[in-house]
Amino acid sequence: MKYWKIAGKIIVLCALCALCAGIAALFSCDKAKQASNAAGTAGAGAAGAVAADAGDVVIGVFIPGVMAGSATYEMLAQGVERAGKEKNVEVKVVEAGYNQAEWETILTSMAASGAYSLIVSSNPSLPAIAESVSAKFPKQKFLLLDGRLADNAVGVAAIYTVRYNQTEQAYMAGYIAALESRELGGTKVGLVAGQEYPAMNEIILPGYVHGAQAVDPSFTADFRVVGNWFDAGKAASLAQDMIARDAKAILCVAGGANEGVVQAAYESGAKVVWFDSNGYAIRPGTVVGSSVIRQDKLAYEKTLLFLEGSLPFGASDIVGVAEGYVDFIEDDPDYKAAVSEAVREKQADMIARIRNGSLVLQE
Ligand code: RBF
Repeated sequence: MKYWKIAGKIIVLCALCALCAGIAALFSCDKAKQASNAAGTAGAGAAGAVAADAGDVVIGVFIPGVMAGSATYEMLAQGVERAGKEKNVEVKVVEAGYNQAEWETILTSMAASGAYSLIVSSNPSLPAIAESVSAKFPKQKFLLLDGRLADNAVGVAAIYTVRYNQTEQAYMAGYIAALESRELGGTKVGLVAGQEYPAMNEIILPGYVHGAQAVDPSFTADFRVVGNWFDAGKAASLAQDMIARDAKAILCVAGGANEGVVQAAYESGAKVVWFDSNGYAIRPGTVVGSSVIRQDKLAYEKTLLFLEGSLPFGASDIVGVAEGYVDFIEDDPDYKAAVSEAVREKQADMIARIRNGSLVLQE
């Protein structure tokens, strides 16, 4: 009898202990979550808070398309991953695919999961989509490159945007395209775009034409649209037609479809100007210009800022040649081999004028 009494007491005691341990565990879990939320939500909180809970912070990279063939997206993922590695933070890349009608649903489910302290993306159409997601999930933070919110946007408190001075980027492309087209007897420059969008129609195309006409005011641009970011066959047939109509140098801004432009130019002795990344090695002798953005550097630096708690959500920035995020690659041996010294000198003079501020190209 006495034995059963003692055994009973021990069981009650054990149950009590288990209960206490459970409560303590719950409490500490909750605390850890709160700390990681603070790190994420705010990107705020002290840098130390993030570092201490780095294991709980996950950054999501939303690719509006696919990475293969689109340097702008490859650089985005590389930059975020580099920052994640350095700070011991997990980075998950989600490729949303080419069906743009699905992007908002996919982004919404990422935000709804509550799994990401920060969602990083890049594309001029993303700010508006993130704004709509942000209205439903206001705690979700967004870092968006290559885009900006409309001036009257609401719900911007959780969104930071930074875009490039693409007037400069496109002007430098137009300048080399006109110099090269002229050398081949052309009277036009060409531009093949994946699709039409405001940044293309209002910034990239006008900047490109401006650059070409600075070389020769009589130059015009033959502007063609593939209709998607992957159909290289369609891009090739557009390029063939453009070359036949005297656009002997073509800028391609069409993602995976760019390779069709390069192939068509190669086959008919015309030239290609590459956008976003260094493209000389893609087809040495055919690619004669690389007007680039330092998207990997920008993604890395801004992700680090977030992890250190100082990304200024609610703000938007623009960076260009002066800040070191827009550039034209002149020191590549393939550029030197493909382009005559006289043309390279003219291009270098123009770039020097942008750098020293005597040529100002604002949007
Ligand atoms: N650029 C790419 O290289 N690949 C893409 O798949 C791609 N998709 C885009 C989709 C939309 C809706 C928009 C507005 C732009 C897209 N871009 C894409 C263009 C990209 O954001 C940027 O303007 C160019 O890379 C020039 O810097």
